[in-house]
Amino acid sequence: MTRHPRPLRRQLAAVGAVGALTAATLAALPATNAQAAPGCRITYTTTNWTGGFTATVTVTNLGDTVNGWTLGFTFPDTGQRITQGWSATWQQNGAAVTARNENWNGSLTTGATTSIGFTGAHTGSNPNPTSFTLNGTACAGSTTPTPTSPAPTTPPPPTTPPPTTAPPGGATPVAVNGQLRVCGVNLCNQYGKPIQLRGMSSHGIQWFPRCYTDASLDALARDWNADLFRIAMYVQEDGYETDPTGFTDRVNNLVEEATERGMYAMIDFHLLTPGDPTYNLQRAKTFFAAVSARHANKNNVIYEIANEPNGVSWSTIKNYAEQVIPVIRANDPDAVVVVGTRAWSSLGVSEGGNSTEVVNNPVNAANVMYAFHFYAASHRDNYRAELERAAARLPMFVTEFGTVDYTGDGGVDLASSTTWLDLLDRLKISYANWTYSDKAEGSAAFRPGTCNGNTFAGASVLTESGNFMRNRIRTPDNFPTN
Ligand code: IDC
Repeated sequence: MTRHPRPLRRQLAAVGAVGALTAATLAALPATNAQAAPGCRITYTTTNWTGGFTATVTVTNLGDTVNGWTLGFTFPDTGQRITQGWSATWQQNGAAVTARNENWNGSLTTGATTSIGFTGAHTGSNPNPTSFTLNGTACAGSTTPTPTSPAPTTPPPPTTPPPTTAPPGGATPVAVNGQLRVCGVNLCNQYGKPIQLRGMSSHGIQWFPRCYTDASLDALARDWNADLFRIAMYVQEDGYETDPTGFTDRVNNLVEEATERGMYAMIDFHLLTPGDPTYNLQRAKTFFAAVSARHANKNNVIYEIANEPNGVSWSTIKNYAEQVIPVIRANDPDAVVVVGTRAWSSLGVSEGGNSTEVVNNPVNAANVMYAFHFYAASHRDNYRAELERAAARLPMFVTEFGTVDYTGDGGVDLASSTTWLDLLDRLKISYANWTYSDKAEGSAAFRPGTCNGNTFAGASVLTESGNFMRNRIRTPDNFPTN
């Protein structure tokens, strides 16, 4: 997969946004040898919560071009510990920390900047480290990017935004709609107009990595004309809990891939069994701190914090949401967050409840939507009626549905699926279909074996469900712009 360093403009904006909330910018110590050329300038900002924090470290190379670098620093407190890092390979030995570049940010010309970070734990007051080295040279540059900072010897090179491949005949969904927000019961674009996003959900990324390649995502963006790619990161079932750093990296990379193609990326924390989200609360906080820090300055990321709570009360789900949402907001204050609902995101219906419990006791946060899931061959009129009733009062997002039965398998129910999608279109409810994968089950869009090859576009690789969904999704969006 190709990856691209984030443009400088966005990194500075990121520091500004976080700094405004946390004010933890610090000055690196001057080099002891006054004659030494300044090697680097560091800005270190943190977002703290009880016992934990995320740190963003912005490194500016003030020396000659480096091809490959290692950043070093020492934590002042013994209780400070890196739990997971990104955009570099992080190592900690006692209090000493090193971060080695990734391939995509290894080359830093004079004046170039890269932003890396980590999630950490602490027992004390979490003081900031005060001296840094880059390839062994002390970072002597002053820190904050203010007008009084010593100018780099060469001005930073101009930066370019990540390449976005426009589909034939127009701008991408993200280029048109920009940052989304909840307005009333709708999802609105940058012009304040209600829109509907239509797209696909991945299968579990732990099982089908070969289905999410440059070629398959090109097909999703340009052949399906999808607006949305949902990244289903299971927490259990060999998912996140087995390798938090690895899965965080995989999700981050897939967000970058969606971004390059102008699609909205939905980060799905795919909890399912156990159904009590509290079981995964700590993991959710750690994960969402990391991904929201990494993507804070993108305008196309939607956070889905609990796929399908089940066997728990709405108040338990609400309590979980009110602990996870602030972690996201600390980094990314304006992103839309979707909260799962009771009984496998059925608004409670599958456990004998209904949406009144949510209407009467909504999540105490702004810019929030509620998830509704259905499987067309299992869930019909009473589920449709409840969704329509709820959608008059709550912002709803169908973050997952199948054309088949609730097992994800069996035959496609074309009649029920069509009735469902006509309803979602009429109510402008956004959706993601389960799944953009080649698993041998009725809900998969691709025929088994497709992901072993390199052809994803066109109808010949599709199952009945895939063909039906591609025909529904690829019609023009006609997003309103005024
Ligand atoms: C199913 C997959 C299936 C996999 C199973 C594992 O289709 O291949 O073996 O998960 O847990 C959901 C869940 C979603 C389910 C899907 C179909 O969000 O994970 O996927 N489903 O059962 N809720 C209702 C249905």
